[in-house]
Amino acid sequence: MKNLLTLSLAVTLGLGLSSSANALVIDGKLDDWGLSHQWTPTSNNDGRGQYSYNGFTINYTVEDYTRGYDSGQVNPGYGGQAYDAEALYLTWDSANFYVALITGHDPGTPDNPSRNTFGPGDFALSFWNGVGTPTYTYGIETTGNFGQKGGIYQVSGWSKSPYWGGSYITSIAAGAKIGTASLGISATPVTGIGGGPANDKHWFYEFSAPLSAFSFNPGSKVSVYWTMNCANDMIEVDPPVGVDEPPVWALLGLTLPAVFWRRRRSIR
Ligand SMILES: [Ca+2]
Ligand SMILES: [Ca+2]
Ligand SMILES: [Ca+2]
Repeated sequence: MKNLLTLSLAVTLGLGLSSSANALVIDGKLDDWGLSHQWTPTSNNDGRGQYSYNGFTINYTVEDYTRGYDSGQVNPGYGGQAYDAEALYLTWDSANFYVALITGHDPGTPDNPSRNTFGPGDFALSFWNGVGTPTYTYGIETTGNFGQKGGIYQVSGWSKSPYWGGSYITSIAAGAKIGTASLGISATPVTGIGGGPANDKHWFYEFSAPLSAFSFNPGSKVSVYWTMNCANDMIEVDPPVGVDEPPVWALLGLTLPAVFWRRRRSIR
């Protein structure tokens, strides 16, 4: 009886959301984002925009360094594929934010500045009005070096890269835990994605975080940012639309036209 009730509830909910999204599975695999060997299901190019997949409208930034492991400049720093922040994806439904990252940076890279090796940074989130540059007041801990791996933090202090005039935030240095995200990181690298050499390695990060963990005004824009602890390369996704609860376009199964907007580099 209980199982029957669960089933009928699931069917009812399923029907209610029939034109909306299927769940994204937080497993460190990005097939549920429509990504296999290209940066979007239909393009392999750098840029910013949106695509629709799996019932979601997915906002993305792609910035792929394609010269392999040659220590070249990934901007602003160097390191080639091993320090390439390649693509960042953001979507949401009425309950959760979903973020995916693709990077050439091995999540197991030791953090030892004296040996010139730098570990992964944390995800930074900002809710803002879209004017000027976002201030990142929330973080998702990726390593457990500060607090709990997968923890959602109200951040009161960020570590910054020792380079680039200390301009770029990297990892959570101070803050209060306000929730828990579901975080998945690929255990082994994937090859054959993007426009670089076929043996380039790529790692996937994926998380979901409940909208209810964050405090923001209806219609706020949300930006997500990630880099490694040297900030040799960074990536930010910055959708042009505000966060609505629930997103009307998702419920109606509508697709927003692709919109490209200016690239923002200065992160404070
Ligand atoms: Ca997945
Ligand atoms: Ca690359
Ligand atoms: Ca890059």
